[in-house]
Amino acid sequence: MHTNYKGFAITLIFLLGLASLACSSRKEGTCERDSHCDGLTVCFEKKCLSMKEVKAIRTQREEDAKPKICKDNDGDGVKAGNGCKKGAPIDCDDKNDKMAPGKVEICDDFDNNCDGLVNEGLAKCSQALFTGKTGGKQGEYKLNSPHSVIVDDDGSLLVTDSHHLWRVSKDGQVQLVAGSHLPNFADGQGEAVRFSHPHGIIKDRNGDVLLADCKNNCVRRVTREGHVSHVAGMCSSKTKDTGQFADGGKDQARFYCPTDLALDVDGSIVVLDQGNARIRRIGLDGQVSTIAGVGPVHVEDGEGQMGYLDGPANEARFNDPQSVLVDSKGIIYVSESFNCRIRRIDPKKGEHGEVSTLAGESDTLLGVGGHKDGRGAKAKFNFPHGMAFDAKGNLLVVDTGNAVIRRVTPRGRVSTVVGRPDKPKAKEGSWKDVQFGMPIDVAPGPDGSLYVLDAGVNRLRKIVP
Ligand SMILES: [Ca+2]
Ligand SMILES: [Ca+2]
Ligand SMILES: [Ca+2]
Repeated sequence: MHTNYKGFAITLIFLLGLASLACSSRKEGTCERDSHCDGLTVCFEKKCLSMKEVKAIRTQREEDAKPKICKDNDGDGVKAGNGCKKGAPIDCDDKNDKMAPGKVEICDDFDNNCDGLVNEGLAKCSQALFTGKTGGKQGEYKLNSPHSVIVDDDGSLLVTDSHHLWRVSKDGQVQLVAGSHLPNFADGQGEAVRFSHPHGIIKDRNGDVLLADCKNNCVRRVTREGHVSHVAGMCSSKTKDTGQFADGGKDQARFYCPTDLALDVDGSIVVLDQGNARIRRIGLDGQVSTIAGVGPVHVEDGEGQMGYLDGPANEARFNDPQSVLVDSKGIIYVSESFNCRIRRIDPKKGEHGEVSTLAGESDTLLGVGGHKDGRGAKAKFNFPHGMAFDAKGNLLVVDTGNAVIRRVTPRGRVSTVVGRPDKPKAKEGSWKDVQFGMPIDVAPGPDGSLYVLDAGVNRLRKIVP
């Protein structure tokens, strides 16, 4: 019995040995099935490869199996296709005879010379500086749902999109200042920072960037070194924390989706508190107060529309305000999308300050505007958004619904600067021909160029004088 058991054990050890010998006969680094790989890779033709590598091999094989062609389909003198000689010039768009390597760049909607840039180096023409596609000078970065643009002292641009703050050089090189593609709240540095739909940006007196972090319901500071911290409001992206209104110290104050900021003459910060339909102020002592607006109107069934009312600032009403500016005399300008108007606040007039309408007219109940140049209430806008001052102190207003940029003088005379209200479709070209998809913000450059953020096509566009 004892001997028999021993014999059985020896046989078993022998068999196990054989089995292990069979396993080790598989060459180092090869596989027979997926279980031989580490779980992150699969067994493809005896090698453990990632799915990405397998896909690349298959795509290459499909490509190799295709018949080799090299043709000039559009007849512009340059061929394209998988059969063209290596090193030969290839047409970057063989369906368009306006584009081919060696062509001269002209002011149109195309990259005529196939260098990856549209209208580079051309005067009186528009260019795309930062777009929703990777490549070229902007590298691996993509612009996604842009909100705001300003020009910095050195001529570079600061841009907010979905959840990032970017810096774009004059010639289109893109750098991430802070943020990620993920919305949330986190202070800190660079990629570790989280914003949630950051909108308006300004530079304060210290040269720091201040940013209205709309869905985090607070105002944030970004230093030159890219460090992000809290300025005022309770930063939180949680639903239960939103929709609040409170004046007070920087930690007690509450905002509801602030979308724009402006630096006042005394260095205090004017905040456009969109969700509360109010204009607020962060004083030099950090105290938050309300400049104008009473917020949502209470009606029998709850909250009503926010309304339109001029008069004393503590009684005035705004409806979906978007953007704010302060001029050198401390006069505050507000663009309102639902009221289709530009409002003017004189904080020193009367006991509480006074709100009036600078330009625009609409059926406030329906929020329906139009496109009409003229003065004051004779002019019409359609969902105006971003604003900036031009070199002469006029307001440049992005008339989003009309897909144009308007100019409004301090006395309320409105004209159309660039864009085609009848053609809301993005197209590069001369000042006369350029068209926008859904422009959202504007900033004039020191050389007279105009930077326009086009949310319709995820493009930062530069219109060169
Ligand atoms: Ca071509
Ligand atoms: Ca061109
Ligand atoms: Ca080009």
